[in-house]
Amino acid sequence: MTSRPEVYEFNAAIVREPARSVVNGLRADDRGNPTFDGVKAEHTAYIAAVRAAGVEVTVLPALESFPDSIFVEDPALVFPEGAILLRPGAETRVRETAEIAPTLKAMFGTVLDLPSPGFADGGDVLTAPKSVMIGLSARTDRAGAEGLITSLDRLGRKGEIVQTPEGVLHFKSDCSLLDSETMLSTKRLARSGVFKDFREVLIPEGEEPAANALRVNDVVMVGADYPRTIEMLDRLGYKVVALKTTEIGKIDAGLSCMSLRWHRRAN
Ligand code: CIR
Repeated sequence: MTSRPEVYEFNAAIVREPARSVVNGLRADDRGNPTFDGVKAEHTAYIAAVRAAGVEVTVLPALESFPDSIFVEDPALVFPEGAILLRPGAETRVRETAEIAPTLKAMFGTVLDLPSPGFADGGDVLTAPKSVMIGLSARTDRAGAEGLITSLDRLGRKGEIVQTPEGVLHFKSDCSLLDSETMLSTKRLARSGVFKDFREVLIPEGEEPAANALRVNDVVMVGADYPRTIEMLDRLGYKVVALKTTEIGKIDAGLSCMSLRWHRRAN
């Protein structure tokens, strides 16, 4: 039997080019539209960083009808064992699933549908070594989370339902894995006790969006606007790559949202 790769070991990823309509992306609080050129520059630097970390990146074309479709993490989940097509909880995003499905069907031997009813966004799903954590939120309801547990079970993964803090878009808006034992988290999420099996590294007050960092192989990608978080992770010995997220931040996005990542098995 081959052992599973670490949950942050990836050799394949899918991203999608931003559409011009990305400037109209969903947001909870309006701090002004992002600029298309700004989003595009952040996305280009992100792809370069993921590739530099040793990942083969497939770039899908922009979808003008879907302003948020650059955030490919939300309509699907991917694992070495197969993919799961989700049902995003925002009405304007539901049909993104049908758009990404053909690509996943071409790349994975097993592609499952989230059972009905219910909704689940990939941003609420964190793959940890012992379980796949599913955060209930305004985008992921209990029916969706329970359906997802059934699908995960079919892939040989154990799902666990947890709670996203009130007012936070996605579970992973507030946390990310730094390594197999260590979770980077906001204080408000850690306070719920959800990470009792992990060593916790807490985000400095005022830098909460930095919690959506992204460990890819030997690097941890972190938003460049969060110097105290960067310094803290650097001091802890992580190899930090700072990436600009100012424009995508205006539409409530961070680093994990822009890719689907997995460890593709050798044939
Ligand atoms: C949305 O509200 O759906 C987008 N503007 C942001 C999605 C961010 N995705 C993620 O955290 N996985």
